Amino acid sequence: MALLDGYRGKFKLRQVSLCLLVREMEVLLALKKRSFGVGKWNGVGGKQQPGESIEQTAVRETQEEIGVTPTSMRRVATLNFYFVGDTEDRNWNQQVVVFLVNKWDGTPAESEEMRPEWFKQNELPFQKMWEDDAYWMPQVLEGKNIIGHFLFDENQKMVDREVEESASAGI
Ligand code: 8OG
Repeated sequence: MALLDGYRGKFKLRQVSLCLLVREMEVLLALKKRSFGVGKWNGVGGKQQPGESIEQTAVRETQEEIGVTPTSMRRVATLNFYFVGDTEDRNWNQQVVVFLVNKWDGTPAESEEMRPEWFKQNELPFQKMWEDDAYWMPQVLEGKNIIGHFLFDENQKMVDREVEESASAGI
C-alpha cells in the first residue's frame, strides 16, 4: 500500500495560491526572505483569506509580494500536501493551487518577503526549491495540467508522491 493512502482524502485541506509569471522561455521565481520556505526559490502566493476565491488570493498575494497585478492567468495545477503524523488537531496539510500568469500590470519588485528574478525555464534552481517542484513545474511550464499528492516527513523531506496529468487542473 502506498504511504499516501493513509492521508489522501482524510483532511479538509486549506487552500494556498501559487503564481508563476511566464514570458518567452522564462519564469519568475522569488527568493523567500522569511517564514515558511525561507531560503527557497518559488513562485509567489499565500493563504486564502475568508470570503476570497483562490483566484482573488492569487492576485492579492502577487500584488503584496512583488508589486504586480496579474491580468491574465490560468489554473494549471492542484497540489495536495500532507505531512507524516498529521491529525485532525495538528496538521500542516494544504492544497496549493498553481496559476500560470502571462499578462500583468507593473514590474516585479523586491518586497520584505521576496526577491524576484527571471530564470530560463530549462535552468530552474531545483537544489534550492521545494523537493516536489521537479515533479510538476517542468510539466506545467510545458502547458500540461497536473494533479499531485505529496507526503513529507517532519524534516521536510518528501517520502511519497503521486503526480498525474489531467484534462483540467481542477480538484
Ligand atoms: O503564506 P505562506 O508564505 O506560508 O505560503 C506558502 C507559499 O509556498 C504558497 O505560495 C504555497 C507555496 N508552497 C507550499 N508548498 C510548496 C511546495 O512544495 N512547492 C512550491 N513550489 N510551493 C509551495 O506551501
